Amino acid sequence: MPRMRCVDAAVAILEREGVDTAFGVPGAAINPFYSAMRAHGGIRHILARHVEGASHMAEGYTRAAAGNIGVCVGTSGPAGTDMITGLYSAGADSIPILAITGQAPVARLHKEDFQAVDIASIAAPLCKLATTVLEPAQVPGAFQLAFHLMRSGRPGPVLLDLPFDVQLAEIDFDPDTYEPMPVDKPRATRAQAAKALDLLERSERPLIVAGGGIVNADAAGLLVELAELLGVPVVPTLMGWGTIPDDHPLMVGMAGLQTSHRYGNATMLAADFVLGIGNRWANRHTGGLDVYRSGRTFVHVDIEPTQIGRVFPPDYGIVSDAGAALAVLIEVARERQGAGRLSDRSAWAQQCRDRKRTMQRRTHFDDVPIKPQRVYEEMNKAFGPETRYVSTIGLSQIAAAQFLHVYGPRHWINAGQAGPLGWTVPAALGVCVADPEATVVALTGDYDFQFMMEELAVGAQFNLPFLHVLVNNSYLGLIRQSQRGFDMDYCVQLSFDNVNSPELNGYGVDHVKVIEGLGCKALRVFEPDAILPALQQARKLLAEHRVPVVVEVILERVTDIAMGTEIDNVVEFEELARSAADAPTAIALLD
Ligand SMILES: Cc1ncc(C[n+]2csc(CCOP(=O)(O)OP(=O)(O)O)c2C)c(N)n1
Ligand SMILES: [Mg+2]
Repeated sequence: MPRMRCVDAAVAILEREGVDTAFGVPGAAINPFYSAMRAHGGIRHILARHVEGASHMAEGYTRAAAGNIGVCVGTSGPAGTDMITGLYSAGADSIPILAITGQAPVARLHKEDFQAVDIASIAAPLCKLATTVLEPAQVPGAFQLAFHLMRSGRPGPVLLDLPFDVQLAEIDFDPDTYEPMPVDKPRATRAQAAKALDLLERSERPLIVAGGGIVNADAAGLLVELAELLGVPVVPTLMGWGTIPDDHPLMVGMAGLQTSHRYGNATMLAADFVLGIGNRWANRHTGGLDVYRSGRTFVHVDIEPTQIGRVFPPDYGIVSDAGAALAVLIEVARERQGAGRLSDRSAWAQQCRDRKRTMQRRTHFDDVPIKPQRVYEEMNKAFGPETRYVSTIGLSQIAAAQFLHVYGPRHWINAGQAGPLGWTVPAALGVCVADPEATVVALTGDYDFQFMMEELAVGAQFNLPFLHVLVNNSYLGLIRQSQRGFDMDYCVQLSFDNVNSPELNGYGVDHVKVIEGLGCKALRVFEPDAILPALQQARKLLAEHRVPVVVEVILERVTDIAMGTEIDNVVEFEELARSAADAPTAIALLD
C-alpha cells in the first residue's frame, strides 16, 4: 500500500474528483498542503489578494459550468473567517465550493495558539459539512464525503480544516483505486408528474416559475422542451434567469419587487396556477405572500425535502432533482399530447406576449450626467447572446436585471440571496478561469467595486480578461433610495473632493488611477454617446492586453430605480416607454 502524507492523499483525491484549480492565499499553517500541491503539479493555483476574494472566485468558478467545484485554500485563523462570506453566499444559492484551511496542531487547539480559531464551529451553519479532521487516517474519508455531500441533494459548500500535524502525518492510501462516492438525487415519479399535470390542466392561466435548481441540474433544455410541449409561459427567477432565452416567445418576464419586469409582474398577477421548479419563493421574487398567492394554485418541485412548505404550503409538493422532474413531466405530457389531452394555451400565451411587447420601461435618455437606464441600452447594443454577465447587488444590479438580456443558463451569474458587496470582481475572475474564451462582463456600482477592487491585480497577474462596467453615482445608491422611507440621506455619500483628481468634480475615488495602478486598463465616460465606443474600445484592449478592462460611466448622482413592496405596487420613478424610440433595445419592441 502506498504510504504518503495526508496532504498528498488529499491532493490526489482532489484530482480524482476532477479538481484542477484552486484559489487561495498561503500561510504557515497550510504550507504542508501547498507543498503537496507543488509536488503533485496538476493543480493550478490562483493567488488571491484577499481570502474572501478567493472564496468568491471559487463560487464564480463553480457557477460558470455544470460539474465544476471551486476550491479555496487558506491558512488558520483569519483566512477561514475571511472565507465565511463566500461560504454563506455559496450555501444560500445552492453552490458547492470546498474551503480548505490550515489549523494549529491537534494538541494545541485548546491553548489559544496563534491563529487557532474554531473555524468548523463558525462555518457549520453555512455548510453541508464543516469539520476539523483530528485523525490522519480520516483525511481521505473526509474529502470523499465532502465531494459526495457537495454534489448530492441541494448542492452546497463544505469546509475541511486540517491541523498542521494531521497534514504532515503519514497514512496508507491508494490513489489509483480511489473512487468518488455515488451522488444521491431524489427523482420525481410518473404518478407525481401526472398529479402535477392534472392540477395544471385544471387551470386557465398557468405559469412555470423556473429557478436556479434548473441551472444546477443542467436542465435548461428540458425546461424549454416542457414549456413548448405544454405551451405554458415561463417566469424565470433571478437565479433561473437564462434557463429560457429572453427572446423566446414563452419567456414572459421576471416577477418580483426589484429585479423584475413590469410585464413579468402583470403576468404573474394574471395567472391562476404556478408550477415552481427548483426555486425557493425568495421574498424579493414573491413580495408579500397574500398578493403573490391570492387566487393561485401552486405546485412546488424542489430537491431538498425541507424546502417544500418552508415559505408557504403549496397545493402539491414534489421532492425531486429539477432535471429528473422535468424529464418525467415531459414524458407524461407527451403521452397526454398524443392522446389529445393537453389544453391549447395559445390565447393565454399571446396575452403574456402582448404585455411583454407593450409594458416597457424607458431606457433612451440623452441627459448629462448620464442616466443609468441608458448604460444598459448601450450594453445591449455592445454585447451579444454569448455574453456572461456577473453582478451582485445595488441599483446597478437591479437595473441590469430590468434592462439587460440573457440568453442562456449560467450567463447571468449573481449572488442572489446573500448579495455581498465586493463579490463581483472576484466572482468574475473565477468565471474567467473556468471559461477562458468567454466574453465575461462584470457590472457593479462604485461601492461594490471599492469593496474588493484589489482583486483586479489577480486578473492582471494571471491574465484573466473580463470587461467591467462600473457605474459611478458616488453613492450607496440602493441604500440612499431605501432611506427615502426614513426621509434621510445619511452616511450613504461616497463623494469627496479628491485632492489628486480635481477633474472628478467631487465624485471621490479616482477609479481609473487605482485600476491602472493594479495593472489593468480603464476608460472613463461622461456622455451617453461615448458609452458604446468605450465598450468597443474596451473589447479591443481586452484582446490586446489580456487583463481586466474597466469602463467607468459617470452617472447622474440621484436616480431612483423602479421597485416596490408588493408585486402589485412597484413604483415607477421615470417616464415609461411610449414608442420604440424610448426603449430601442427592449427585447420585444413596442408596435
Ligand atoms: C457587505 C455588505 N454590506 C452592506 C450591504 C448593503 N448594501 C446593499 S447595496 C449597497 C450600496 C451599493 O452601492 P453601489 O455599489 O455604489 O451601487 P448603487 O446602488 O449605487 O448602484 C449597500 C451598502 C451589502 N449588500 N453588503
Ligand atoms: Mg453607487
